Amino acid sequence: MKKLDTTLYLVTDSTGLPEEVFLEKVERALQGGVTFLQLREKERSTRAYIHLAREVHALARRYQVPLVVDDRVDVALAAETDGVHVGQTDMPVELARKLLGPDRIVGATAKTVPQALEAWRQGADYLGVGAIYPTTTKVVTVLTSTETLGEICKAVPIPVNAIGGLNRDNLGVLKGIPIGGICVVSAIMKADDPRAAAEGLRQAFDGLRKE
Ligand code: TZP
Ligand code: MG
Repeated sequence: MKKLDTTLYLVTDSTGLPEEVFLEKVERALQGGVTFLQLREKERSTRAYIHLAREVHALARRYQVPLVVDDRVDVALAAETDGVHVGQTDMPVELARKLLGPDRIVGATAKTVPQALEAWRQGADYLGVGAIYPTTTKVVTVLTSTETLGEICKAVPIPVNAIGGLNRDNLGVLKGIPIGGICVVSAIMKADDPRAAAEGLRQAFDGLRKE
């Protein structure tokens, strides 16, 4: 099993941001303690996606934080990122693993225990589970209960991260559930100060673990 720190997992959203501003935001978030990055682009052309993946990867490497690409195994391969994150309608984990090999990271979304078990058996290194709360980020998803989240954590030996509508003030529902960490988009990407936002999230999550 790979040793991954998914404590504070940032899923990026560059919507409406010039590249420099976007990269600056991501760097600030890294300075604030983000431990894992996913580049998530829904509108970009393949060429522009590869370009941005290279830029973000160079940044992430400076902070020794792994970068995975959402959905696109081809982009992950072309830009030589650390791996990919696949959802339930994307390439199956088994195929992504075959294409990327044993050493790269393959993460998967799961909303039920059977989906979690299947992803783990097919070679997923971690899971994202949610949405825990309704989200304002553009995504096709349904809510997942914290009860299911807890069951998934018990069912698989890999890190399980909670995602969806999470911010520093509403993590209390995750108390006592042995998650690997939290995934956020807007709590960091929409913050005026992404560094302070990341620091605040880390503090809130550390507090949760200690309670
Ligand atoms: N998958 C489930 S919820 C979600 C994704 C990609 C979006 C989470 O975004 P936010 O802004 O942290 O609610
Ligand atoms: Mg997807």
